[in-house]
Amino acid sequence: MEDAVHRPALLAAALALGAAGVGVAWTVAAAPAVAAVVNLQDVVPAPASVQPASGVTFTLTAGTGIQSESTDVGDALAALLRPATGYPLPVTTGGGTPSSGIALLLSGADDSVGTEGYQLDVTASLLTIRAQTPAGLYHGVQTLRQLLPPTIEARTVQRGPWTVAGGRIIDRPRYAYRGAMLDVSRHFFGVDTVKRYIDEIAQYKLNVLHLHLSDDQGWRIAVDAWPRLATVGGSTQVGDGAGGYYTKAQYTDLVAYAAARHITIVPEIDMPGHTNAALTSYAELNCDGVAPAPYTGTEVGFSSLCVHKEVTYTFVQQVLDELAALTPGAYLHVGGDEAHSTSDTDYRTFMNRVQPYVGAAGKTVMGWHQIGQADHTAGRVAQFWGTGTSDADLGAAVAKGDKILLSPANKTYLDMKYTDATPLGLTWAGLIEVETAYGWDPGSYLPGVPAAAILGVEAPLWSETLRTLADIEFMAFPRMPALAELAWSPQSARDWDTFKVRLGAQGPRWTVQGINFYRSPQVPWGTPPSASVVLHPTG
Ligand code: NGO
Repeated sequence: MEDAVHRPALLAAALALGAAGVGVAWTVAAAPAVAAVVNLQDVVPAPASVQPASGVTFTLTAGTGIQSESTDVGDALAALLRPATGYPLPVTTGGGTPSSGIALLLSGADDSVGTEGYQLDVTASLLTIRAQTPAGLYHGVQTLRQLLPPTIEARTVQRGPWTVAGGRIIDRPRYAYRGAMLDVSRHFFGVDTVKRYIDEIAQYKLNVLHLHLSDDQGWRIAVDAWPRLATVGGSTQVGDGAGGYYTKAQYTDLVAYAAARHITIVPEIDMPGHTNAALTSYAELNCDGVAPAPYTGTEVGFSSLCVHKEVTYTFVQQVLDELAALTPGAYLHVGGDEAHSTSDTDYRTFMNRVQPYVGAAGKTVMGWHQIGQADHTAGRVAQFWGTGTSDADLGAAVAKGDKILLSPANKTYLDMKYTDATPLGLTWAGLIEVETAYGWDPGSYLPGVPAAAILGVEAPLWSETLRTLADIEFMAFPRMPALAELAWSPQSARDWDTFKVRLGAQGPRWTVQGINFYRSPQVPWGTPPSASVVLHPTG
C-alpha cells in the first residue's frame, strides 16, 4: 500500500540518476513506526542562533492554515507542503498574529535579522516566521522545510506525522553575496535545467546565480544588434553537440523565476579573451578581418577581441546595453580572465574603455580578479579564482578599493573531481572532497585582505565535462550546500564534525527530490527517512 503511493517518487529518483556512475539497485526501506523529529540545530546552512524548547512540538494537520503578510511567500510555502501532506493549507493575507497554524509576518522579528534573515518560533499551536522582508521570510521557509521529515519533498501524498521541533531560531546571513555559477557556454543547458538548479541553490539560501553566457565554444544570449552571436556563435559547444542559446523571452523568464526565489541572476560576457564564438560570428571583430573556425575543444587563452579596432567598442557597448536592459540586478560580469593573447597594456586599454559602459548602463562591474589590473570603478567586484592565497592582480584590486568575491578554485570549483575516481570533472586546481570544500574561513582566507572587503562566496561550476542535469547535480551535491554554509553561517557555528552529520541528513531529502549526488565516504549519510519513498542503495 505504502509502496504503491511512493512508486512515482522512486521512479523519478531513479530516472534522475544519470551518467555519473550511480549504477546501483534500489529497494524500498522498511518503515519505522514514527519518523524522528529533526532538531532545530540540524539545518544546513547552520543558523546563527538556536534555542530548542524541549518537549514542545508543532504538527501540521489537515486543518492548518497559512496566514501570510507576503502573498508570494505564503503561496510558495503552501505549494511546497501541499503535495506530500495532501492538506489544503489555505493561504490568507490578513495582518496580525493568528492563535494557531502558520503565520508569516513582516514585523516583529529581532532587529539582528537584517534584510535577509528571519526569526522562527515554534510552539505547540503556532509556527511563526518573522522577517523584515519577503526575502527573509523566504529563507525562513527554507529552514522550515528542512525541519519537516524528508518525505515532505515528495510530490505525492506521504504518511505523516508532519511534526516540527519546538523552540526559536534567529538567523541572518554572514555575507550579502552567496552565489553559484553555471557555465552554460561549454555545454548549453536549457531553461528547465537552469530552473531546477535555481530551485536547488535556493534551498540552501544562496541569492545569486551567475551565468557564464559566452566563451570560445558558444554564445548563449540573443543580442538584437548582433544576431549572429546567437544563431552562429550559439550553434556549437564542446564536442559535437548542437549548442543553443536563450531568446530574450526565455532569459527574462529565467530572471523572473530566480527573482521569485529571491535569487538575482548575474550575467557574464567574458572578454577580451574567451571570445572565439563572437569572433567566428562576425569577421569584422577580428584584427585581420577573417572569422576563425568555430571552436569545440577545451583549451583556453587563444582568442581575443581586437583591442585597437573601433568596431570592438561599438560591439561591446551594444551587447552590454542589451544585457543591462535584461538585468534587474546590480552587476554585469565582464570576465577578464585568461586574456593570454592580449598584452598587459592592451588588456588595461580595453578594460578601462569597457568598464565605463557598464556604469553608463546603470550597472556595477564584476570581473575575474585579473580585472584588478584595470582602473577601479565605483563598487567594482573582483572575483578571486586563484589556487593560492595571494596574487598580484588580487592585491591591486584590493588596494584600489574593489570588493572581493571568493571563488578559490582549489576550494569552490564544483567542476574539480572529488577523487581520482570521479568520472566527471577536471583536476587542474586539485581534488576537492567535501571536507576540503568546507574547511576554510572566508573571513581570514586571504592574508592582507581585510574581512570587510569580502563581499561573499561563489561556487562556480564549469561545464567542459558536464552534459546533463544529472552531471550538474553530481558535481554540485554535496559541495554546493557545504559552500552555502560558508556564505551564510557565522564561523562560530561551523565545525566539520557536526556539519558532516547535518549534511548526511540531507541525503535522504535529495533522494526524495531525485537529486543525483556523490555519496562521499567522508559523510555519514542518513538512512532513508520514514515510512516511505525512500530508497537506499543495495549494491
Ligand atoms: C578557469 C578558466 C575557465 C575554465 C575553468 C575550469 C576561470 C576563471 N577561467 O576558471 O575558462 O573553464 O577554469 O575549471
